[in-house]
Amino acid sequence: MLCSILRVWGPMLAVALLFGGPKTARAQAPAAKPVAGTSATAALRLDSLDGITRILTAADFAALPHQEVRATGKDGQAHTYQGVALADVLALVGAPQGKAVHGEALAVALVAEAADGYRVVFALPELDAAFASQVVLLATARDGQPLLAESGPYQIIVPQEKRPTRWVRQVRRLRLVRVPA
Ligand SMILES: Nc1nc2c(c(=O)[nH]1)N[C@H]1C(S)=C(S)[C@@H](COP(=O)(O)O)O[C@H]1N2
Ligand SMILES: [Mo]
Repeated sequence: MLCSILRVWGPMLAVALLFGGPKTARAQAPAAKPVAGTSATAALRLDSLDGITRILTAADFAALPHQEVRATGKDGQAHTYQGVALADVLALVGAPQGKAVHGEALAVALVAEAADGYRVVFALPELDAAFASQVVLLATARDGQPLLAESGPYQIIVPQEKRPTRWVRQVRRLRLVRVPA
């Protein structure tokens, strides 16, 4: 029954799709946007100082100590953000920590890059618990809800900073680099 319907209408459907195709795709583009952050392209890439690249897996993330911070962003409202310390993520690719943050490590930068090409830099002491009194978070949730696709799946939260400029949304890559002399 179904087969015979498809045999008769199938070619017409194909023709309709062929001619209606581009228009349909354009019309659907905005609806596809909210799921972009949860697609496979939302992987977080970590680049170590010695050029080793690692993709942060869900298991890697789950194994890190989870924390939350309270912070006020662009909307002027205080929210609680859940995630892991950015420093703990960097430790997975051997970033200097604590007492090792001295000498040449002080000229190491973290470049955080987003899906839209937005990039910001942090110096290691800004992220290290031995130096900084705030926890810079790699957040995946806000007030207990997963981040919206426009911000997530990963967003950097810098709780004490007076402007939310380094609250990078849709972080895709965390790259450690030595600042050239
Ligand atoms: N990926 C990405 N993150 C970003 C930006 C951006 O352009 N791209 N702008 C930053 C700036 S300048 C500000 S003020 C805040 C804006 O916060 P909002 O996303 O809540 O509007 O996001 C920050 N994070
Ligand atoms: Mo901004």
